[in-house]
Amino acid sequence: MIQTENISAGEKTMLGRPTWWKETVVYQVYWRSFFDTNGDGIGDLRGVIEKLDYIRSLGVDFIWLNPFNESPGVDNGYDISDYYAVAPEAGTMADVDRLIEEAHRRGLKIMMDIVLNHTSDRHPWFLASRSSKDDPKRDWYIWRDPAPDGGPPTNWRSYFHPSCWRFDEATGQYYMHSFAIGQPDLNWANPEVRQAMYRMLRFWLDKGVDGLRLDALALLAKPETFTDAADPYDIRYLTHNPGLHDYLQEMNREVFRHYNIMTVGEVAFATPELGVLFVDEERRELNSLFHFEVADEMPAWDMVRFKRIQRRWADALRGRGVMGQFLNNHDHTRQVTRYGNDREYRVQSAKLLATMIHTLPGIPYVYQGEELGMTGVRFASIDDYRDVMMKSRYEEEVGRGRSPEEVLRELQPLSRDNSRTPMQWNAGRNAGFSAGEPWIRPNPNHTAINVEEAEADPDSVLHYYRKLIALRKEHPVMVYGDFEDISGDDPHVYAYVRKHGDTAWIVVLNHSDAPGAFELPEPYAGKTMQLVLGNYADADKLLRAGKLELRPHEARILSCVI
Ligand code: TEU
Ligand code: CA
Repeated sequence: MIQTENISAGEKTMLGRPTWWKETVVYQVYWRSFFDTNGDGIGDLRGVIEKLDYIRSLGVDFIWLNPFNESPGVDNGYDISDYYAVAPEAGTMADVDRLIEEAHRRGLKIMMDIVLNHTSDRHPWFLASRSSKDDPKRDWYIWRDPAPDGGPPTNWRSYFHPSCWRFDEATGQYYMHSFAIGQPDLNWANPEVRQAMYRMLRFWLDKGVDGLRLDALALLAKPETFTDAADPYDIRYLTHNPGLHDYLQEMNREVFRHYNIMTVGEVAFATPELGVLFVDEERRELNSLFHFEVADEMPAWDMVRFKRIQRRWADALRGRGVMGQFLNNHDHTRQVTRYGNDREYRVQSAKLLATMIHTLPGIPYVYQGEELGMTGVRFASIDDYRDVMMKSRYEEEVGRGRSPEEVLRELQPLSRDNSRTPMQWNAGRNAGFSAGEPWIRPNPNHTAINVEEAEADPDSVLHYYRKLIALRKEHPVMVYGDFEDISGDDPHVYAYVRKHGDTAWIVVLNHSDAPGAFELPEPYAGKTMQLVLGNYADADKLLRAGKLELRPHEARILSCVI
């Protein structure tokens, strides 16, 4: 862990008081696409165990595993039918226990992905709830009468479908599903539901799980009144409703504070003003959050907008709370394809984006394969896609009479399957992911982009990630340093300072296919600079005081004493 000798006890830093979980780097394992050990074409927990040494070699501290509970798999495991059972395709409870043990033996921690907002429609709770209006579990979900015309109670959309309401013949009412039809929303206003969830959380934490990633958290509390939205497409009405923070404070009292864990909330539509309510240490709700001002709201790279987002969040959270830093995950297209250059500058671009995410204030997340510079994918046919969100949007649009080819082309760039193709281990069959028929096709570029190649190439993206992650263990400035943007609204060059004690790190990034330049402002211009890390081999030769010439997608971390 970090050398904290020059951080005095109780000192407030950019990230508040120094604590172990603020110093971690998280590696996300979408186990279904990671490594298949039994040839059924689906990655599994034993596959994660087999690759623990690889994960450890990256220098990360935490493994976030996407949900592995029993599930019919409508939404790749986010539709859970038994919170206490392990999905057979993932493995067994014994595999989970061994994974936790083997991870701990290597100094790695395990973060579970917890789905609190909804269950599967096959969960026994929902089967009971839908069985009759008088069932004791009726009120565990959100049921409403049809509108006077027999249609859905409101015009609200779901994330995946044109309506969040599904009519249920048996009792003549509609149930609410914010996501797929097979994912009915729980009624968090019911204290029995909340207690059932707290029990489930304790069960997993008592097993030795070290962290929780809390899914779709902003949706737990439902709107106060069930009336039509002015614009049903603007689904913010599903989120941040009254009562949400009461639930989170109760959850903290009942569960979180009794364990030495790290929590991170997936908080859709969080602005800095809303976000601080979740993570302000004094409020005792969550340790940290993901906001989606980038991933959900910035379809293509926009440097000026990105800088503004980072400044606003840094100002809102300074000394009060912590956020996760990421540009991609299992729901969002791979960063080098979506936000960088995945062609002639793929390697430099992947390294630049990594440099940025690991030096901005917050906890960096690495999504499996990102450390290779893995790219997005374009399958020729809708039949090659697996994602429920993409498929239902495709049906909706084609159902409107639009051309299937056009709809496919429109949905491809942001399809969630871009990031769900198998991890690329080698150039061989199925990228070395599986000896069987993979559940989703591998990206054809695995012949060039894969772990084996990257291990052999000293300039690979992989080796760069190792250096970057190792830096965090030695330099408190990288974690706790204050943050100041010194590049204004330059549309290509991003430059900022992290400052801690008498150390200043200056990060300069030229996010562009063209060369660029950056002039260091006072008081840095005249200082002697050391190169901490750069993504071009001879960056130190170009280290002139005052002005930095930058090559396409060049990233440099400089250090000086102030
Ligand atoms: O995602 C929530 C979600 O709404 C995302 O689709 C959205 O793009 C964003 O990242 C948050 O605003 C979570 C899971 O990550 C996703 O895989 C599930 O499908 C979904 O919840 C339902 O459980
Ligand atoms: Ca398998």
